[in-house]
Order: sequence, then C-alpha cells, then structure tokens
Amino acid sequence: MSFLHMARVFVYGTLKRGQPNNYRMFDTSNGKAEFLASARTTQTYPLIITTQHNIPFLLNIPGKGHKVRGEIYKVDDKMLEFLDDFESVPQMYQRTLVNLEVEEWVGETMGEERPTAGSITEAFVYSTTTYQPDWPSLPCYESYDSHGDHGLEYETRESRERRGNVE
Ligand code: PCA
Repeated sequence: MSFLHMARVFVYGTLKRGQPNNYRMFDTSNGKAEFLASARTTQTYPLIITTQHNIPFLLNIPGKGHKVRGEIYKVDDKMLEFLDDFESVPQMYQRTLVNLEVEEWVGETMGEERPTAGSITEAFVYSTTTYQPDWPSLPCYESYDSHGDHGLEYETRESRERRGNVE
C-alpha cells in the first residue's frame, strides 16, 4: 500500500479491531489505514466510558488509571482528516502525541528494523482535556471492549440517528 503522506494513530476505543467503529478505518471512501501493531501507553491514563451513548474517552491526565492497551495504525492524510472529523476534534477529543510501548509489531516498518516487544514509539491519540468534572472519578479500564463486563455497550451513530438523537 502506498501513502503519499502518512501518520500513525493509536486507537484504544471503538476504532479497535472487533469494536463497533473499526470498519470505518477500512472504508476506502474515508481514506487508507493499515494495522501496524498492538501497543500500550507508557504512562497511565484514565480510560472511562461515559455519556448516554457509552462513549470511551482517554482522559489526558497522565499518572491516573492504567497503561491503556490499543492498536497502532498507519493512516493517510485523508483518513486522518476523516478521523479528526469523526472524533469531533477539538471539541470532544484533541489529537495529541502519546508515547507507546510496542506489544507486537506485525505491519510494515518502512525500511527500518521491526520494533521488538517493549520498544518505545509514538503516535497520535484522540484523548481529551475537555471532560466533565465527574469523569475522573468514573471507573477506568485497561483495555476497552464495548461488550465488556461493565455492561456499558456503545450506542452506534446509526442507532442514535434512528432514535432521533444526533448529539
Ligand atoms: N474512538 C477513538 C477514541 C475513542 C473512540 O471510541 C479510538 O478508538 O481510539
């Protein structure tokens, strides 16, 4: 796959494999994406689930919560623009760089050596500083799963629209 410009994005929520928005990264009308690696943040952050739609948020509060698990993707400019729009940057989330510890690198390496487990890299992440005052006291998770024991299943955009709630 060729990318004129590329970026790396770390996803930890509904964009991960097996989660409700992963397909959007493989809808070529949104741009291009390629799975590179599983990884976790080197610092701890609160990963919470909130709002009436059970949306996952990584709160930009390093030092609280867990080292959050997720996936690194290589994306082209078009996909990055799509994701910024989809994640309502900068109102809901802000796209910042985060340090990551590689768990397993399976994707291409662009001529460089394949990063080994434990090696450090960085990627963009959609985290937020624009959170409600009670969000930091919500339960936090190490690894997001819409169908986890928490029972807080993500409500898809389609479902919100069917209910007439587009917020
Ligand atoms: N989508 C982005 C941020 C939270 C969400 O559900 C992600 O998966 O990383």
